[in-house]
Amino acid sequence: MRPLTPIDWPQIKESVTGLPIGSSILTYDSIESTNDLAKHYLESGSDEGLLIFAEQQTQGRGRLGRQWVSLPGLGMYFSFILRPELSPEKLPLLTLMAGLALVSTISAYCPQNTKVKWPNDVLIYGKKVCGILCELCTSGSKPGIVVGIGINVNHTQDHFPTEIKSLATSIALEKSDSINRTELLSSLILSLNREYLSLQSEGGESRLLKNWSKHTNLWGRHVSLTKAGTVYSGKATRLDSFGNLIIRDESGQETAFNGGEVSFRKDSNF
Ligand code: BT5
Repeated sequence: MRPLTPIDWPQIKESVTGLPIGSSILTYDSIESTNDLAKHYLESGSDEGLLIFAEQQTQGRGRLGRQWVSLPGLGMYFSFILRPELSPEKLPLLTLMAGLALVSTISAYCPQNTKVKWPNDVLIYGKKVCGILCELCTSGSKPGIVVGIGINVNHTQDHFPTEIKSLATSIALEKSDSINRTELLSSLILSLNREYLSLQSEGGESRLLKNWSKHTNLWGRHVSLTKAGTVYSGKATRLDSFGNLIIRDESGQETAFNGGEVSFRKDSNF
């Protein structure tokens, strides 16, 4: 097992001084879910940028109530509050914004085949290294968004439970070296701030869509998208201005999807 090196919080806090995301940081050894705690703070009126980090989550969540395996000391599990000036139908752009920050940061460690997968994953050689869970909170005095990120950092294959062993990887596994989590987290928070400020500046939405699109291997591939039990298939062509995935079916009809599970199809010559 790789040694558990504590994160140097004074160094992280210094590196993000003056930036919105991480303007205040709370750290925990073990909590149920950083998204749940961040939602609680959001509903109590906390400011944009508050970041909650946990060394372990006992009830880490993915989309649709799925589990996020959150082993102590090996990964990074954190959530932060945003209160952006974005119309509600554009909120999926925040998942893409987080994905772009993650893929840029992780690519610096693993330059080969680190890709974003629509809408909320980063994969290395097709295996999941990190997941994003964005949740809109409208209760409480001011609405806002919680962005939650889980990253596998220093895991070996043996750390992953059987059900995700063949699907999951870590940065250390792909780089064949253990990772300094302080450096990783600090560059990730800087990257999140860069992308968030860029999104809110002139031309930010189209810049985000263009840059995100450069980091995926979806375009032109034949995919299946499963949503609410229904499977749609066709070619992934592009994102629309809301961050929806556009799929073109065999008849040439294009449909925009705002969520779902995408997988590549091998059984078609379409
Ligand atoms: C996600 O959901 O990928 C979003 C995960 C977000 C987790 C963060 S951690 C901090 C914050 N607090 C929380 O409670 N959550 C957020 P989804 O696309 O639904 O993927 C979930 C699926 O990923 C599971 O059903 C497993 O198949 C797989 N999985 C679970 N844990 C994994 C892990 N550690 N590494 C790779 N894959 C995993």
